[in-house]
Order: sequence, then C-alpha cells, then structure tokens
Amino acid sequence: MPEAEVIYSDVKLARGKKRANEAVNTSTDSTYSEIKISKTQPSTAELSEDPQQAVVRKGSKVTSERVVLVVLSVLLAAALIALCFTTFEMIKTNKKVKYLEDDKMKCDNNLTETLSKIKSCSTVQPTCPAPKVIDDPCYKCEEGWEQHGGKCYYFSTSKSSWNKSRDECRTKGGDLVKIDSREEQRFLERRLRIVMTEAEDKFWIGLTDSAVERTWLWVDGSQLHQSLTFWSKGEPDNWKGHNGEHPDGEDCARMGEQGGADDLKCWFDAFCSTPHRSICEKAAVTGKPKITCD
Ligand SMILES: [Ca+2]
Ligand SMILES: [Ca+2]
Repeated sequence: MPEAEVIYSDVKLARGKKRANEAVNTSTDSTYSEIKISKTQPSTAELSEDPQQAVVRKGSKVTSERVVLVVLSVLLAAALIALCFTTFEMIKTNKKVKYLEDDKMKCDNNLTETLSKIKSCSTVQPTCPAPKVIDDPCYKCEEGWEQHGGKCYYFSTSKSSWNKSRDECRTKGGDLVKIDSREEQRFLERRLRIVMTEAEDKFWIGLTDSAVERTWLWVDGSQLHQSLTFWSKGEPDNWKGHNGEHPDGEDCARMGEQGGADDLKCWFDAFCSTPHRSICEKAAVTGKPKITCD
C-alpha cells in the first residue's frame, strides 16, 4: 500500500505541472492504470496463506452467516406469532365490547318499557252496571304537565331569566328539573327535539355554578355527579361575552339540540340573566285504583 501511495503522489505532481505534451499524459494514464492493478493484486500475506487455512476461514464465515440467518428467522417467526396473538386478542375484545353494547341497549329498552308501564291515569271513568275496582297504579299530572316515570314535567312557553324561571316553577309546586338518570336525560332530550322552535330555543334546567365557579349544583343542593353529565362539546366554557361584559361568566345550565344530540350531550352553560324557556319538574300524584267494567 505505501508503494501505491508514492506512485499516486507522482501522478498528482505530473498533473500539477500541466504539461501540454500528449505523450506525458499518456504516460500519466498508464501510471494510474498501474496503480489500479497494484491495488487489485493480492497482498503478500494472502499469497503466502496456506490454501487449507483459506478454506477453513471461508467455511467459518459461511457458518457465522448461517447462524445470523437462523437467529433472524427465529426472531421473525416470534414476531409473527406475537402479531397473530395480538390480532386474535383484539378480535376477542372487539366481540366482547359489541356484546356489552348490545346488552346495554337491551337494558335501556327494558327500562324505557318499564317506565312506559307507569301509566297516566285515565281521565274517563267507565260507567257500567257493575264496575270493578282493580289495583292498577297510575300517575297523574295537572293539565299542561307531562307524566314520565312517576314525575311530571312542564315545558314553559314564555322566556325568563334562570332565577325568575325557578320562581315560576316553585309557584307551580315544583322546581327546575333535576336530571337523575340517563333515561331521564334521554326522555327530555327527545322531547325537546319536538318542543324547540329553533336551534337557540333551549331550556333552563335546575343546574348552576353561581355559588362557586365550576362547582355545579342541582337546585336541591346536591352536587352534579360526574357519570351523569351531558355537557355539549366544549361546554361548560364560562364565556364572559365578546367584550368581557359578563365578568362572572356563564353560571346557569340550559339544554336542547333541535336536530338531536350526539350521545345525549346537549347541556350548555349560559348567562343566568338571559331569558330562556325552562323545564319544571314535580312528583306525579298516585291516581285512584282503576275502575273497569269486565
Ligand atoms: Ca360558570
Ligand atoms: Ca357556555
């Protein structure tokens, strides 16, 4: 190798002098060609090596390559097995999730069916020669109120502030609605789709954080349960108005989504002073035993 470097150094010197002579150039090229040959020539050590040793070296190289290949194959096989196992587990989990979702839907339907059996009392009493009185519990609500699950609901037609709406509900013997279950939220959400006249025609519910910001309390003083919150996306945001004209932010909750809410989520915090319609609630009265003619 040092010999090759010496020759290359000579070549550079010849080019540096920029000889115009063609013969010299030819000579330089032939020298470079010689360098290449000298590089490809086997080293003295290689030439002097015993052919048997060379075969052993070549053999060990092939063996180590095989070992690497086997290890890689084993790793690849292990990765494939792990992938298959994970996929299988994922399919199993997805099936379980679907089964649980179906189960939940069945439970919801059963609950709705059970609640629908809580009938409103018939306003018409049959007249017949020998009426029979049967013990069939029913619930009744005053005129203008709707019965559902043993409760009466009043959807106001006029708009008032949250406080004034609450006063109006109390005057009627109830209070702003407190939502105690997902089923109740479902009933109200579906009912409001029909009652609302426009997208902004939302209804006050009995929920406020006016006492302590971000501590939402129902009108009966109970704290909002995390598992029973139905805030719309991005709510509650305690908005303070375009120019901060409401420094206290939004402290009262209203609900409703005319086109239907995603996963029943249709609560919004709003300025308590803004006039809105509202939902009042009170317990239904157990009606008289049913009278039949059978
Ligand atoms: Ca607030
Ligand atoms: Ca808001």
